Amino acid sequence: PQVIKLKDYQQPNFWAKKTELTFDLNEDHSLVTSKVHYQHNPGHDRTLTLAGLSLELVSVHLDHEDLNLDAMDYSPEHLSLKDLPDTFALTITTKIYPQKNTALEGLYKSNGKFCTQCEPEGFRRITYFLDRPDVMSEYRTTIIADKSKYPILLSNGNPVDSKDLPNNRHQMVWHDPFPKPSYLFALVAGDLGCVEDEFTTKSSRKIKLQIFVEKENLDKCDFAMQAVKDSMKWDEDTYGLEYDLDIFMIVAVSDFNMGAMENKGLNIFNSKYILANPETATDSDFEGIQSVVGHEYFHNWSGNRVTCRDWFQLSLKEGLTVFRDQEFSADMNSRGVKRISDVKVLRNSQFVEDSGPMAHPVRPDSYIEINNFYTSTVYNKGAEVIRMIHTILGKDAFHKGIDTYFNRHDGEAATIEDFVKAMEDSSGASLKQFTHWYHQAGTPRVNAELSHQDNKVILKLQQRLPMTPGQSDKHAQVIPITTSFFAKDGKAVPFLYQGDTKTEHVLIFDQGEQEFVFEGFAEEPIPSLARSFSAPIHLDYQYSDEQLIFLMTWDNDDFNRYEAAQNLAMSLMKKRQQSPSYELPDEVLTAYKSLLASKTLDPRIKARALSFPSIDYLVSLEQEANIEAIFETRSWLQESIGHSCYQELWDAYHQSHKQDSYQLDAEGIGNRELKSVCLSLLLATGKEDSVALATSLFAKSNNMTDTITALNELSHVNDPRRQDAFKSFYDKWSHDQLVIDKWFALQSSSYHDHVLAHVKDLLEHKDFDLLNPNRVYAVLRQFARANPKGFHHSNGEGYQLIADYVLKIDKTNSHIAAMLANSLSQWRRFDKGRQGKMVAQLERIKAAEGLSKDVYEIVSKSLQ
Ligand code: HT7
Ligand code: ZN
Repeated sequence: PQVIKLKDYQQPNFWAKKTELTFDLNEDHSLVTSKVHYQHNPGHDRTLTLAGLSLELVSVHLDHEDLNLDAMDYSPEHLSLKDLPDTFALTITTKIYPQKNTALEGLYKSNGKFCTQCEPEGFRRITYFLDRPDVMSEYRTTIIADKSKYPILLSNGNPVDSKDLPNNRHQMVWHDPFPKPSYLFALVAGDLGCVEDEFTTKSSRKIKLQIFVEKENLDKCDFAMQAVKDSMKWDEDTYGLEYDLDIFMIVAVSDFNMGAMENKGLNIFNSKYILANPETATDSDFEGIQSVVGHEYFHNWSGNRVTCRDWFQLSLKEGLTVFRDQEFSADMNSRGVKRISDVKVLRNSQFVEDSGPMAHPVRPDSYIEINNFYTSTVYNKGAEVIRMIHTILGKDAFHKGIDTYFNRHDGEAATIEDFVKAMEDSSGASLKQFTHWYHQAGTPRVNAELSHQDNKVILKLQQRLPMTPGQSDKHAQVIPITTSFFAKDGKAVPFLYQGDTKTEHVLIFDQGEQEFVFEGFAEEPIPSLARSFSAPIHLDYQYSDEQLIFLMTWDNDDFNRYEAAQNLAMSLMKKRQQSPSYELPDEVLTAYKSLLASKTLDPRIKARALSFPSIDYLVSLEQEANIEAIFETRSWLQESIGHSCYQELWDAYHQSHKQDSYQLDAEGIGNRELKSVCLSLLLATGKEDSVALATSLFAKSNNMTDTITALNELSHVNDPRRQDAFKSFYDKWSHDQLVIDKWFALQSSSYHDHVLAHVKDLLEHKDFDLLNPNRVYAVLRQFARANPKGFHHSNGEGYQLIADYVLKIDKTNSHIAAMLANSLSQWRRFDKGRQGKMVAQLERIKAAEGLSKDVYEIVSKSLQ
């Protein structure tokens, strides 16, 4: 397959100024007529080559001339015309088959509704087009369909006309005044219910808000609607950015490859990120809804008003928008908890990706299939890069830079350089060296050492960026290290640095090795480094367990308090691995007990401090991980804390358990999370009364969060209570697809002994649907990512199962197949036996006939 390279970027030969689309939607096929007004790009060739995918060409008109198809250069994948004039209108009719479209890109049907997904290159499955983000056009869209089956016809922009047609058909016309690339085009046609609300902007414009869902779900939209209004208000208050059209619409569909899509004025969502009430959704589902609704809404500026010049710039919109949605959630809820969650995601997926064969820079240089680059590196590391600019420049300069960026590039397709330049011009700072963060892959390792003499503290830092595929020669990066020091009394020490006295300072660490000197220390303090996770790095500082307990107790940065707990857990596990008779010392147990007993600490911070690093993250830190040993020591730690703090955990559980009341607020959510962590540690002991406690929580729960907490614990229990609980859950919820996804997912991640056979049964279950991404994620991705015990079983059958399904799914949805194939890419991290078994499956996939380029790219890079 062809490799697309950033260095080959060229402007198109023509611009598409106006696009008029007519969709004639039918039950067997649909006809799409596009009339596009093109304008020659001076200095470029006069050949126009349009992209297509699986298209049937019906007719082509150049202005008024009906072109003879037999004499034309076209295929299902392209259409090319030569010697064209300066301006002309090209009218093309294509025939497409949305009902047969299982890739869920372009126009397809989900549960009886027509809907679209055009990012990144789905529009070419609708009509021949300059399907690239730098071609921005004004769209006018006419939709014609049966009036009874499809009473609702939606597209981007504002509705401008509607009328009835013969044969019970009707049509609706939409006009979007904002020029946009084809990837932001959307269409929906179906019989949908609608929840309506209104938002008044800061300039007093009234915006109509509409959420369209299947009628039986109308009672599950309130939370999402509130999130829309909160997002609109937040973007006005934080960045002065106002919504621009008169209507903002969201449609929820059940077959969707990712979370949601920011189409101009018509966001389309995976129903998982819209539908919720306390009976059906967990606290983490609610959090997900708020952040995804925010994310898509914020794209209206960061992505839509200013878009990307080419797909190598993807992080320009995605990194910035993730940063914006993270800040929105932090402002709406607890900032500390949000930061802990975001870093956990980063470590569990981006750090893992960055240390494997798919490692790539935030701005990649090449790709085979762009769908494979909607990665955690582009999204989450991209957001961390924006966050570091914010930390280095400070809030005011950063906001000025954002103003400059949007003012300068409104209506344009921009690059990452444009963004950095706007930040530099507004702050007066140079970000030249900083831009290495965009171009170099890999997670920097920072080693820190501290010495104390004569009232002074010297902090010596060294950075090293590991080699990654295709990049061996690395430059030192600019790393902001937010630093404080604590005295034995638990207080932050005021120190003198560069003429100022303060208790916290952002060090700019931009050389391979550097020393920082601080004054004002009568005694050697304990450093608190990279506070709030000020940079996406691995930080190595040799803390003693005693110092970690101190920071876990006293640090006033929520993240670093959690971090101390994580480091303590890793240090304890390491000691146990080195000496199998090692047991937890009293100081450690006392620290955990006092953490649980604290009257002032946020229950969610307590809960996070008592949850330990994931197996995947622990594996990613090793050269050749012994997964059994990791699994065993992690279980030992949970079990030891469970046994030694049994009473304290039991008490904390009961104090958090407000049986009769349910509140979806900070207190309620905090209590439920702490309760869940306590229950998990209690069950780690295997004691009968802890199993009885989970069984009782399951039986009496009045909300989905508690139900899932209990069912998750019972899922690992090797006795009939597991089966009973799953049966009663299924009987109660079999009508609700999203809830049944949870039922599948919990069984796939169960640690019981026969899980592989069980997963195979789930794949044969009447409710399993290979064409529905949520279901595939619930069973197969969950097994591969959240069940290291089952997936990495030494017999290799877990790998074989995933490979079987990669090959099966690749025939219908290559995007989902590639995502699944990626679970095998980390093979180098494991022992020789597992390596061989994973490689054998990767090779089997690679050798298969008719492999998509999506899967080919993942497996061939994994094997390199
Ligand atoms: N910008 C969107 C990215 C996307 C996508 C969404 C749904 C289905 C397929 C997709 N391919 C790419 C989502 C976002 O980041 O907001
Ligand atoms: Zn996005």
